[in-house]
Amino acid sequence: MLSEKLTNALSEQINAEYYAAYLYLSMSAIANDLGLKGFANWLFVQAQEEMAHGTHIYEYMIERNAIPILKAIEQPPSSFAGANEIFKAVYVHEQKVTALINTIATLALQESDHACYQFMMWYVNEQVEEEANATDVLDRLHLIGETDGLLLTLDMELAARVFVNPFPAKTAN
Ligand code: OFO
Repeated sequence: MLSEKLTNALSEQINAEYYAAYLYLSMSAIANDLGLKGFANWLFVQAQEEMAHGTHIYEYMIERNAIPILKAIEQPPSSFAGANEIFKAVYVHEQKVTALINTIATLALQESDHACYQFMMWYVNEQVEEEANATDVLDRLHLIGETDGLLLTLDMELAARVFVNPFPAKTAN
């Protein structure tokens, strides 16, 4: 059984993961509207990953005999000026998620819930990759500057991303 504090914190994290999915879906629609189909694809795949994270935490809570508290999901922004602004916001958002994940891992240790701490370690490592993915695209956008041809080359590269469920063995309850 999870403690009340961990039940609340993991419930908030489900909300944060689904908000991230909403945010990236909104960004994907904007990128699509800007004619950046590859960026739109990358962000759509990212949204799918975030939904998988939220569902994975939900399933873990059920496994631990806790009842997830599902709150309303905040409305994400519906306008960004371009790819650079989108990816700056992706990076800022992932840094916020990293802080949330670290707080839950610390709480799990304080509660001596080593199983939950171990569960959170997957997310601690995932956040290293999430932040690196965002900064990688941001760095390349910085190098590209105003060169449209190079932006389209990066767009084509981002079009190749496909969704791979990080938790293929898990099934919905
Ligand atoms: Fe769920 O990793 Fe991004 O937010």
